Amino acid sequence: MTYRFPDGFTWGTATASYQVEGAIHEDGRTPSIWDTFCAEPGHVFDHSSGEFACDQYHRYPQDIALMKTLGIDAYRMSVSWSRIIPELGGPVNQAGVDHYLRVLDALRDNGIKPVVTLYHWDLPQYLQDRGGWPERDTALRYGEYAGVLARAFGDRVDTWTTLNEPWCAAYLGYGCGDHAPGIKDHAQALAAAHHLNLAHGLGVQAVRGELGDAARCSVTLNLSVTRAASDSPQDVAAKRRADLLNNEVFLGPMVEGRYDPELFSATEHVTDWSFVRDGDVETAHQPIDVLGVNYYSTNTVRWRDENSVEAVADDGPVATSPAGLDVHNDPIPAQESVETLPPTGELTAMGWNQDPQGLTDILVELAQRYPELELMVTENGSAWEDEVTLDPQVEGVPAGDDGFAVVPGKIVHDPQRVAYLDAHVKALAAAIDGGANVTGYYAWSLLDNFEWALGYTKRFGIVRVDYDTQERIWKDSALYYQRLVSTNGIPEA
Ligand code: GCO
Repeated sequence: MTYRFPDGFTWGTATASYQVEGAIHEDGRTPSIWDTFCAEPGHVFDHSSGEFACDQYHRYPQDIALMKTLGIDAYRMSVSWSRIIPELGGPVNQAGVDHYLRVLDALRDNGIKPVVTLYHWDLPQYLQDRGGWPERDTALRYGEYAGVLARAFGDRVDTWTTLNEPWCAAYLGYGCGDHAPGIKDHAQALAAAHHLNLAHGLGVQAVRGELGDAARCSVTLNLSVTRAASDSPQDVAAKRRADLLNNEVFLGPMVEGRYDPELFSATEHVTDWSFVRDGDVETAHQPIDVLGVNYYSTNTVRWRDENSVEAVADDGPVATSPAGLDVHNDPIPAQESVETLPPTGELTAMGWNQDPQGLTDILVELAQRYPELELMVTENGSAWEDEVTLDPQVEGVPAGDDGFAVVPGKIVHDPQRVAYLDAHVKALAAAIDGGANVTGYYAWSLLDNFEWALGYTKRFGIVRVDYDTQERIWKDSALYYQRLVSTNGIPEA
């Protein structure tokens, strides 16, 4: 044993509704922007959708049996808004509520804490039909939805997470159009970012309004770790510009109750920010109990000569864009002078670099900026090309009359995912030693699942999903994680 985590440290796994549930037509659910986006040609690499995904809508009892075998303390999941409120202004859909009540109760019965994300990108299509996140009304509707969930779920939820990665919802959804609803308009992207900030505040207010101040509230951000290519003033300025648009745009209102004035000046050619109304920033700035950080990789930037600005248009797909699709504009506004260097070292199947030090750095930096704030790593993981090996020695996880939660006789040997996980768990330990109050870690993901614009072509699971049979198959990384969780310490390699 090389390291023990603090007593009571929470080990979990994470998923999101549209990525795992399937059952998109069931129990009164209406389409989300992802159903619409997937149905339009050219958006999703393998032309797939979340129609079936991992079928967790039906298989949650088996998946919870799997989680119990893994020994995890918590499951981070999200709720599909259009299952709960299928029509604009419409009544609450009790069948949708009942589904999640069954899931939450099953988790509790198995001693697994539910960490519930209210919004993980699957906006009801009826709200996009009225303009989506660039419209203020969407934030107001989100507040109502949050209140509905708080009333319905009550104390079954351990931690309420208002939003997952508003960066992606705003910039990939409205900036470069890589994600639903596929809009390419930087002014809309910034309006969306603001209304997501507002929605976060309204969501916390709604949850606490229903459940009292003791309700544990959070938000999950994918804070970018951007390094300057050199310490020249230009390259440092490029990093500053990236940080403003990636991180400060969300941390400022949500955690500090302000927008940095430099954000407005840097983006004045994009928008006048007139969508920010008096009191919005105060609303966004609700006390939170814990900040969720999603971490995968880092970026290095340098200042781009203004004369070569046209190069932006031909810069190739951003990291999350499927190669070969027609997506070439920068998702993030006001990056004309910021050039991201190609990643180096052994890249994951996403083309992302591996930089565990970045996880330590961001957690320690947050702890220094916000000493009072509790932190949790709400996602961390990696995609690789996995292969199944037949091995009669491998034991499955029986699930009573329902067959197997994990099938016997098959396994994926995924040394690269194990190494990534091990290196990042060590980086997490270093952050805790460096003074960061991190209380939990959630591996992305429990299962291989629908990886957005990349469809089913990228596998992030610590457990494999055979999409033809819906079998769950062990990977070595799951067995590594099981040992980590059971000892609350880093297993010997
Ligand atoms: C994310 C998402 C996940 C992705 C994962 C891998 O928050 O970006 O929460 O849905 O699948 O990050 O790209």
